[in-house]
Order: sequence, then C-alpha cells, then structure tokens
Amino acid sequence: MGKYLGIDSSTQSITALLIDSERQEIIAEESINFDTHFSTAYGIENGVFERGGGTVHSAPLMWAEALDLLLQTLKDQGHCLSQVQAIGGSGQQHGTVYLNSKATAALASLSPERPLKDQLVDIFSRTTSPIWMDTSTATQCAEIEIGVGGRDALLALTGNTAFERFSGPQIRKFHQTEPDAYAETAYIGLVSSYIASLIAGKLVGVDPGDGSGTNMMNIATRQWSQTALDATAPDLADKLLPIAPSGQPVGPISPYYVGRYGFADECLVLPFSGDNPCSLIGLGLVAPGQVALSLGTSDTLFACIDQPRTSKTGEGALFASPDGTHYMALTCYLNGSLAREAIRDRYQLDWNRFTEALQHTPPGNNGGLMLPYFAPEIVPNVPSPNVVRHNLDESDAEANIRAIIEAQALSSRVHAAWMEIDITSLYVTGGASANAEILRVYANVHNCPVHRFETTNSAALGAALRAAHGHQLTTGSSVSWQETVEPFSQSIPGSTIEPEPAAVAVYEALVGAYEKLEKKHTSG
Ligand code: XUL
Repeated sequence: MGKYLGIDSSTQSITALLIDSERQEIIAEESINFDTHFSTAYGIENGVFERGGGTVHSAPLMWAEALDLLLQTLKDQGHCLSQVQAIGGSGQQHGTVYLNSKATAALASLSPERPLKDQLVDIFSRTTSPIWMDTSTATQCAEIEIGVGGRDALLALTGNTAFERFSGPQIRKFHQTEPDAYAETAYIGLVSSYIASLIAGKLVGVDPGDGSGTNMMNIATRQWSQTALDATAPDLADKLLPIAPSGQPVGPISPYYVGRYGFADECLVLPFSGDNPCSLIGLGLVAPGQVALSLGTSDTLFACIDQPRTSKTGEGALFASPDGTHYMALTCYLNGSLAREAIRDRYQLDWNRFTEALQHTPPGNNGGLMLPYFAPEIVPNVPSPNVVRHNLDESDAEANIRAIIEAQALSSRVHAAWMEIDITSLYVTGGASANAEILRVYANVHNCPVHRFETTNSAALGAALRAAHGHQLTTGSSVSWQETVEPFSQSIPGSTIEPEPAAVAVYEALVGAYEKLEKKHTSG
C-alpha cells in the first residue's frame, strides 16, 4: 500500500497521475501539452510533424524535455515524490525510437544538475520517430506478409495482419530508406520502452502489451519471433532487448530523479506498456466481457478477452493484456479528436456550441450522413483523406456536427462485429468522454448504457495501477488484479447514460445505410 505514479506519453501530451492506494484515491493529475510548450522549438503541430505521403513523425527529444517539465510541475505543486513507491507507464502505441551506441552510457550517467534534453541530444541514430498516425508503409506491410509466408501466417504468428502504423513495417522502411542510419542504430525501442529507459537510467525492453503492436512478437509465446524479425530487417534481434514481462520491476529509478525531483532511491520502475493496454487496466477490464471506448486523438473500441481472437478482415488488432494472462481486442480509428476539431474549426465554434448543436439536432440527422476521413483512416482502410457528405449540406454547421459524431459511433458499431462480443455496456475514457451529448449518441447507437469515470486519463491510471500491482508482488503479498483495480474503476454514481428507445430505433434503421455508404466509398 502506498503512492504510485502513472505516466502516459501520448500523441499530444504527457500526463502524470498519482494514486494513494491506501486511501483509494487519485491525488494528482497533471498534463503537459506538447504544442503549448514546444511547437516553436520542435516545429510540431498537434504533437507531430507531417511530411507528406502519409509520413507522420514526432520528436523523442521533445518527449524527454516534456517529462522533465511534467515532473518539475508535480514537484512545484508540493507533491511529495519521495513517497512514490513505484512508477508505471504508458505510451502511444507503435511509435519507434532509434538510439545509437552512446545511449547506454548517457542514460547511466545522467546528472541531476542538467536537464535531460541537454544530456540526451546525442543518443539518437534517428532524431525523429514515426508514430501510429503514419500510413506510409503499405509496401513494407505487403513485403512482411510475404516474408513470413502470407497474411494468414503473419496473423497466426503475431495475432495481427500487417498494419502501416505497426512498428515492424516502420522499421523496415527505415532500413530501406536510410540504411546507414539503420546500421548505426544500436537499439530500437517503442515510445513506452524509451520513456521507461529514461526513468530507469538504462535500456528497458518492450512489454508484451506493446510488443503485440509491432508485427514482430509471437503472440503465443510473448517473445520476439525470429521469423517475423527476419522478414522485417537485417540484424534486428541485435537491436531489440528481450521482451520485458509487464509485471516485473526493471529496477530502481535513476539517481537523476532522486537528485532533481526528490524521488526515493528505492522507488521501483515497471516496464511501460501501450496506452490502450494500460487503459484496459485503468478501466478495470481485468476479466473477459466488458467493452470500453476511448475518445482521444485516436478513437478506440476495445475489450478484454480470454482467447487470442484475431481479425481476418484486418479491421481489428489483438494485443496481450499487461495483466499477464488475458488479451485485448481493439478497433482503432485515426479520425478521432482531430476530426472532431476539424469540424469545430471549420464552423468556427467552441465546444459549448458543438454540444448545443448535438442538443438541437435529432438522432438520425434527418438522413444526413458523413464519412469523416479528414486524414487517412485505419478502419476502414482509406489511404487518402476523403470527407463524404450524403444528404448533408456543408453549410449547415449543426447537421455536420451531428453527422461526424454519428459517423464515429456507427463506425464503432459496424467494425466491432469481428470481436464477437455482445456489447451490453460501454466504459468510456479519453478527453471527449467528458461530453455527455457525444456519449448519448454512443448509448443509442450501441443500445447499451455508457459508464463514465472520475478520470478521463485511464491510460495514466492504468499505468499507476500496474505500478501498485507490481510493487505489491515484490513485497510478497498476493494481491489480485481485481482487488487492485476495483476501488479505482467505479463509474461516477448517477452519471450513467442510458439508451433511449426511440433513438435506438432510428439508429437500428440507419446502420445499414451507413455501412452501404462506407462500402461505396472504400475498398472494404
Ligand atoms: C492503437 C493506436 C492508437 C495509439 C494512440 O493501435 O494506434 O490508439 O495507441 O496513442
């Protein structure tokens, strides 16, 4: 029992969430938005650089600078970081970080006198990192599938067909386009394992939750697959660390954080995992059956499952749960919050007006539909931006606002079928889950209650709970996952949004029309 810190390094911000497991409460929640602090220094917008042809990167040095700023903020607010017993973490999935041979020594000798940025500037063999929004690797996906013996073989081996955003295709592209820099790369990590390495002051391996988002991990053994590595790039096994079991601490925190922020020497660091696998834990999904929805930069619909069910249609992804035994089925949409913001900005509205538009317009939008591909879409696979309006006048701001939310909700229903789960309730997280009108649309489209939680940062909460669970095990106590998550995963009393029969009937009739429109404008 004690205080545990969860850190989530996501696309647009880095968040810290501190829990007190004795008092069973969240005691601090703090975020650093990348654009607010670093857009000029790093030239990013919405946390990323877009370089054409679907290439989307970010800056690993910026993530390190943001980590310093986040911890400084916690310290300045008077949080007693010396009481933190363990740190767990979460990272945007799939993004890769490329380090050279100087990294190990630099991490081991961090001086608390100087910021991370100054001490880490020379450790990269590639100064930018491709992230999950990158859709530029269709060629490499096809090559990897052929390399392991076909699409079905890759699916059976790794749990996933090849996805453009997954780490393996991105690594292959780097090897093909920058062979010299690839040769200079001593270590390839993911966003999660890179931030864990900064905190532990040594290189930390990728955990199975995030490893399953690479197209390189054997989903049955939860180890790297040599067959998949061979199909990806040469000498890759030498550049990866062994998979790190999610629940086993990797060691104490680096002296850097002891000297600079006042952490205790014995504060433990757990391997970090992906943001979606951490959200699974943060929402309390440690037993099969429940389904959750995360409305963030990406929108994701996911469930805890006990058997590794795969998506043959390429709609869904399968990850190992960081609880060590279960799996996670997930459908991911690229056009999440950035698409909602694109509509808000197109009509020069604020979020209050956005919400009012949902209140003023009827479920079903009088037949007005939208396909909201403001950027290339993952599900269905849409390689270039394409916004389609059907029975919808572009000049009608309110109808367009309802159209985008209904499109996102209808799509989440259409592309959940592969999970073969009867959705009887939805647990929601992510920034947009604070908006009750958006959630009402989901409750009616899925015809089930939608449960809301105290924090919209379930990835950071899941990271903190993973730290609590991992630390408890080191003390010899046998604490179950259910006991760990339960006090923190209760929905806010009275906040559940129930489906409304009349609206449910409207969407029941509309879902077929949406699916037809989607099929007409996409290959799927
Ligand atoms: C999941 C995915 C996104 C990122 C966002 O497969 O690509 O949800 O994890 O951070």
